Amino acid sequence: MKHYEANFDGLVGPTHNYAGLSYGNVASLNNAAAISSPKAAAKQGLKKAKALADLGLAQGMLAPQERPDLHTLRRIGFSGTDAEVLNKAAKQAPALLRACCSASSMWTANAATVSPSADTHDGKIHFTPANLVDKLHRSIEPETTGNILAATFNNSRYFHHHQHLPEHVSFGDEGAANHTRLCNEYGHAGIELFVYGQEATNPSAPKPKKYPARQTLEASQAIARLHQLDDESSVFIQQNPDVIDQGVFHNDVIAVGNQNVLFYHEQAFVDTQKKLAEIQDKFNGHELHFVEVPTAKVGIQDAVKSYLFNTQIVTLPNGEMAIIAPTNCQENEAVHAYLNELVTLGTPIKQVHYFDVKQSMQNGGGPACLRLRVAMNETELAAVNPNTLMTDELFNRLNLWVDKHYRDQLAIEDLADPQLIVESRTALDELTQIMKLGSVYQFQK
Ligand code: SUG
Repeated sequence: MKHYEANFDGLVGPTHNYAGLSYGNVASLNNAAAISSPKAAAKQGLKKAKALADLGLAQGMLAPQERPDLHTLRRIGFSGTDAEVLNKAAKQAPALLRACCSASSMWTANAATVSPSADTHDGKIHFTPANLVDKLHRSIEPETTGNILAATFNNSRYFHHHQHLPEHVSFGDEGAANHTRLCNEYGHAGIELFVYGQEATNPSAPKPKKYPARQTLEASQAIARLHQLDDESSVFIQQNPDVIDQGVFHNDVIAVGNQNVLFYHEQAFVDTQKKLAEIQDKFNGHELHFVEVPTAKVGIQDAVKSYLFNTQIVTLPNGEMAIIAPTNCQENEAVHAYLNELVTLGTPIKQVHYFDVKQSMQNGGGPACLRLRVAMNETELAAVNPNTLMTDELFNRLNLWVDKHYRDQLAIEDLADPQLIVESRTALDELTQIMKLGSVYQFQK
């Protein structure tokens, strides 16, 4: 039986904009009120996804969310026709309107946590949408995320979908961005690493002083229980609170793993040596590569600016590993020099491929934020909704769809334009037909 690790990339939605909504995410704050290009953003994402499919990797797409989110605006008391709701929100509560217009579901590393069947007791792939409670604009994603995941992985024989965790800061959950799986082969049982920012129920435990810790230990433990993981194959690691205060708002901004490689910054974790020993111990004697990047070579600021760790490490069909990096890594002298050196160090990582995903990067989302990993065997892959899998045909179809429906430019003031509701709904309605998703959006119910 063949095994794959498929990447499901988030299709950028028609309202992609820079609203400065994510306190603690330096790029989001720095680019607040800049003019975005939804069309260019969607095309950059599609190009990256298609290139990975062309490298021989299993690649799918996840549909975006319905924005502006009229349902939430009505829930908080704005009434009347759709245009009236938008108009009143724009006048009375512009910050709330901005939160209801974000295309943030494109960062599917935050869509859910996924545990492959090789790790779970019932032998199914488990999905739990992230509740994303730390940020208002993201906290309105999980229900529709659950619908989209269920329409994509639409076979209960192989896929087990859970509800998102309770919507309280004690269970702050940001999904796969704080979850890494190490394994020998994708189809073999692996070690699931859960990296959390704080302990909600232990006030004396360390936590960041300035920026929020978006993931709690309690949430990570709940996911491990729901996904029926063994204690012997789960490791809980605290993220270094000092780096959260320097803009590392998710673990995937400071560490990334693939198969038997863990690539991380020297300052990423608390109790690093003890935790690495626990991982090694639980890895049952198989070979592991801990690739630690020292501060002397790449400082935290360079890591945050370039997104060196928000890269995807993928295993190519010939068995070599490649890093999928944003072009921002090429533009940063220290990081570029490090990556040039890395491929000569004798680790499994032998190649680096650079992609321009600047529209997403300006909101703090690199190549790894844009994808949700799902390790699957060939039977499970065959059970996925085939219309979501990347092919030449889907690529061409989605590019034409973007050309037809997306704006070249979007300014923050444009979010109050009622025509944007019509454009977005028309586009998404057509998309659900292209991807054969059924009715996943509120406006379709
Ligand atoms: O949640 N940015 C996202 C970026 C998510 C990146 N994901 C991972 N690291 N996995 C966030 O902070 C910015 C939206 C704005 O400001 O308009 C935003 O939501």
